[in-house]
Amino acid sequence: MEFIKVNPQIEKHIALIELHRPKELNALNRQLMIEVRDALRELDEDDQVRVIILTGGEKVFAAGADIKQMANATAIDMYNIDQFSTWDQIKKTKKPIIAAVSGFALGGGCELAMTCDMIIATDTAKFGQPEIKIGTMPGAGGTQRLTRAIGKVRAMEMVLTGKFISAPEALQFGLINKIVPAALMLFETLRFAAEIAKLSPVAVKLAKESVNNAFNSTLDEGLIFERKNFYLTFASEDQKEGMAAFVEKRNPDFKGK
Ligand code: DAK
Repeated sequence: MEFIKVNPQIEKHIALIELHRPKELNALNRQLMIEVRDALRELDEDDQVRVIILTGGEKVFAAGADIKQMANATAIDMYNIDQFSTWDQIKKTKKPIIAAVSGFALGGGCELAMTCDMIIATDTAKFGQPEIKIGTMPGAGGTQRLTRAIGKVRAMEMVLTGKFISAPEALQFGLINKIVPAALMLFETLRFAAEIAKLSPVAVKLAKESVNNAFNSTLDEGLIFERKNFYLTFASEDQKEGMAAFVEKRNPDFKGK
């Protein structure tokens, strides 16, 4: 791995991926995105991992796709390289991914954070889709995920002007889960992740799948999908353990089975 650092067990059941291309402000070149995809695939298959944190640097989460790498590309180059298949793989990760964002999350950086399931940001975080300022537009979900997260008029303003929003605005608009002090970002994100890591990994994955399905279905279809996943949790040992522990007034010991 050249542009990311991976710790599969930063804490019990929690893995950390750190974008590490500091000179270029973590600009997401093709190689970096392939590394992120491969790391996520591996961590998704690792039984010891239940929650994944994706973070960047203190000053920049990621300043977007690598402008220098794509500046002279033709549409057919882009089509042939098909970088979207890399991004699509990230979306397929079954385990929850928490983006821990400090500093700039711009363009593809903001899109990458939004591809994750939850976002924790420091008070220095700034989110933006500035592609319009360089003659293009968001291409990795910016017009879709941002609109779903913060609503049409705010998304329009960000996408059409390239204006950044601060962490408090992002919190108020519903883009992020919480703001933490910059110095405590990892500590607070680990605490947040640990709350999920102690739960049934089977139920967590099925629940994540169901929430995501809400974006792709009608309410009735979504409710049927949810119901099936709900039934499926009853096929797990974890559900038996969770309910037995409740009745016996003890902490559950979930095994992910
Ligand atoms: N790409 C390449 N290099 C970048 C970069 C980027 N996005 N952002 C910064 N750098 C480089 C700078 O060129 C500079 O390099 P040197 O000149 O030192 O060689 C170095 O990082 C430091 O940057 P600055 O000197 O600009 O640093 P400042 O602190 O003054 O400013 C900044 C920080 C983040 C405000 C500024 O760097 C900035 O505005 N950066 C560009 C932000 C931006 O426009 N982002 C959107 C890019 S377009 C796709 C998926 C996704 C996308 C496209 C396709 N597919 C799946 C096909 C997404 C597109 C985008 O994100």
